[in-house]
Amino acid sequence: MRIDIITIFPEVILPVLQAGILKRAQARDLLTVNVHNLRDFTTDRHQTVDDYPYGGGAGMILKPEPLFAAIKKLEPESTARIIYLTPQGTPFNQSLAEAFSLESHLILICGRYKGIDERVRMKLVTDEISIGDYVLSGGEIPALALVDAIGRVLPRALGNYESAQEDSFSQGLLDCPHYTRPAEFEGMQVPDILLSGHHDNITRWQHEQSLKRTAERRPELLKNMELSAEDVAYLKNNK
Ligand code: 9D3
Repeated sequence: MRIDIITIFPEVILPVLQAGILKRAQARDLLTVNVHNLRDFTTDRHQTVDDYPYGGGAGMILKPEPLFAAIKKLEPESTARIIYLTPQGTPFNQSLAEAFSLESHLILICGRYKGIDERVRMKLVTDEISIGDYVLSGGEIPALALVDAIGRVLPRALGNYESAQEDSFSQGLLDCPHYTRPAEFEGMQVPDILLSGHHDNITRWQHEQSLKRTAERRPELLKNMELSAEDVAYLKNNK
């Protein structure tokens, strides 16, 4: 997969690509990420990327010409997804990460100021994505959130097949509590079942803990899930 990121702050993006799973996915050629400075696509002496909004008001708008020039230079095929990160976009989630991970070319446009000229959106943008209902100062951190979430679900990116298996097993549920040594700390014991060595019982306990936590903290997640008869019975008995 190829991902091109268009931004006026490449220095915010670059270090994040050079660590962890993203570094490894790139080293193994599962992923190529290119970061493009929007200012490199300006033609005036001051490398102007923004201008005042027609109609007035506070804040600046990213001009259409540099964005059109940048995207043209990337020569996207008709199948490329051109994703604009914006607070007005579709809320990002794991399903979208998985769907995007099947694409061959993504172009991410990071907004700043008050946004981008509407004509870029009309002519070029195929998808608009938000990462949640809070105000950030630009699309750079959202773009990195997408690259990270997409990068780790690329086939073979985890390296650890079991992690992917576990993720898919508990798909849509919150994680269960985890413990490591020592078995007693500040008077708090690790649950006996985790020390029991009965792997089937441990797996069931972990799954029930996930169900319980999800019901308590994110009940709306359970509504859209297909639960087994055992899961439904457990939830009914542990209300
Ligand atoms: C005046 C209305 N504001 C929208 C709530 C303007 C505005 C605020 C912040 C326009 C852009 C931004 C910068 N944020 C993003 O570019 C952004 C973002 C976000 O702030 N939260 C969650 N997801 C995203 S994706 C891009």
